[in-house]
Amino acid sequence: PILILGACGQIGTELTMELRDKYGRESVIASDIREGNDGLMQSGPFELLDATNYEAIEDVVMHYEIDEVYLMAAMLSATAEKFPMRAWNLNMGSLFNILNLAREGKISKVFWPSSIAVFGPNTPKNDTPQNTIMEPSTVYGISKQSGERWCEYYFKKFGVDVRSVRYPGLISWKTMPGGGTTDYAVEIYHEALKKGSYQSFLDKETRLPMMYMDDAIRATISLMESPAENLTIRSSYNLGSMSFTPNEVAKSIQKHIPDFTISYAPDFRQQIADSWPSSIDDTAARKDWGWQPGFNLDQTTVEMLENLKKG
Ligand code: VAH
Repeated sequence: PILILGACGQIGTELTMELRDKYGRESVIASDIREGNDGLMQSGPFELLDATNYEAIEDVVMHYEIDEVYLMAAMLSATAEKFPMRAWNLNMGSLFNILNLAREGKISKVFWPSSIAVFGPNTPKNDTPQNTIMEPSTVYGISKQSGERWCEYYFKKFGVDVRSVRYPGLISWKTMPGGGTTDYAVEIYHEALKKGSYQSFLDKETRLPMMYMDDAIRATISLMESPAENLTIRSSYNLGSMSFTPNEVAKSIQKHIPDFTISYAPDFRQQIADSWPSSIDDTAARKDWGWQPGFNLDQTTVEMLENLKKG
């Protein structure tokens, strides 16, 4: 069986539903610090669980005889800047809990998400390489860089089968994101339908690596199902799909809602975004486990508007 921590989050919700479709609803235990939406709660077993509480996680792992854990609980970049110590404790405490359960042989495989936030202001911005300068300037990025180092250490030192991808900004309609810098790319679609206009908290030309959620879920499961011997990266794989600016999203929306207007009022999240790459080189993921992106910006816009319209 599989346990998902942070199952009610933006990625966790969709990952839970997809894994349940694939492996059966009783084989996937969802957990989070609070209950999730009805769709998730009615789709299979759920446990209220604090990802920083080792004993509580161990009890659930033993009770359900869990083999694999997807650790999707974290505090994201914007919120982490407001609560640095809480972010560090949650992001690192939860990772140590899961790595140590694996080290003790209580679980056999771990997925842990990293992020393009591991890169910093002096990282090459275009086609950012798998291995490059990484001096993250955000609490969240520091926790992701440190988490990557620990994942690789537990793999090399204790043979822990932990796998990871550096997610770009993710766009989805099923669950609102929480506290991210890339969340503008989700909010804009909601506002386009509700108000016909959006005030972006990132500047017109802020180009960031982005991905539609269906691609992110497919990548995650594809990596977890790959033979261990194929994997050459045990820190975290670069994962790319598309890169766009708020201006380009607006233009894509205007193909469907001609009167949609966008305005720009950058806030504290602008300097977070400015420290991140514009595009990612994901050659290693394509070579080791056959990664291929699916949705481009216009296809993402169609998916978002169609599904949000259904309400
Ligand atoms: C954030 N959505 O904005 C997350 C992600 C690359 C961005 O890590 O913090």
